[in-house]
Amino acid sequence: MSLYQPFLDYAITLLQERLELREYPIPEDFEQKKTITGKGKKEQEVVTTSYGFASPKLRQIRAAHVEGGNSLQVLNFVIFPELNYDLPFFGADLVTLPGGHLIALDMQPLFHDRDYQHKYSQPILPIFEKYQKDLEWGGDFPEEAKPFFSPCFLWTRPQKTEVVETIVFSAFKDYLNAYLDFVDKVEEIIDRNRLTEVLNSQKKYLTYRAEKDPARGMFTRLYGAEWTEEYIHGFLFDLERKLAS
Ligand code: DBV
Repeated sequence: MSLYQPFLDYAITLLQERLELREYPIPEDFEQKKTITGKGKKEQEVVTTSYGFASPKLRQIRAAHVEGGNSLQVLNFVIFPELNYDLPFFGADLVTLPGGHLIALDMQPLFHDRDYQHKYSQPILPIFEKYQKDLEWGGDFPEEAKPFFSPCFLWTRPQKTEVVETIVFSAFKDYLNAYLDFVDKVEEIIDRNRLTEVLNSQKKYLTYRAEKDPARGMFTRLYGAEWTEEYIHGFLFDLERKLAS
């Protein structure tokens, strides 16, 4: 059972239809990583598969898909725009652990001023509201993460897998399509100051996500600390390294 495979398949097909997609290089040891956890009857293979694409306006579109049986399924899917566009990040964190499902879906803003919200949050408020009423608020999340969310942050811990397969899947499709509408429309930034602001905001976001990656514990247990740090800084949140090289 791979709960999030349909999400991934849908996303890749849609991206191929709507963008001029090319491959984004994935460092060698990251394309697919396998391990066996547990012993005897509890033995379980855990496979992490990585996907990377880019398009003229999107620097990196990447997914990490963890499949480890019914009680370990994760799809973390993020789109990082090129630095000469003011697009938000598309962020989906779809997590199934022994304790249940945890769903985060958002278009994470670069800025919080009214113009920016008007441009990138207001148009998706109707979509947000449509789903929010059926998805109970997921409860507390780290205070320091708040600056990185938009008013359209869907954050929920569904009790039933069926809710993930239906409502959450539908929300994921709508958010991704709405995001690609923004991509279609967005115009290149020419203004020097604005470019600097975008760069700084992207760096802040990437640094935060790399430092606080909630998957660090899981990946370290599965594949060791060295692999995990490389994976985080060399692939999942690689902007700093790309700028340095
Ligand atoms: N989260 C990532 C990456 C993952 C990943 C790259 C490749 O950023 C998985 C894997 N997220 C992941 C896992 C957990 C969470 C939790 C495995 C469970 C951690 C655990 O319980 O051991 C949203 N994800 C979370 C939490 C939040 C988010 C708020 C709970 C953390 C906590 O309670 O401390 N991640 C966070 C977020 C986005 C995101 C807002 C963007 C939409 O991707």
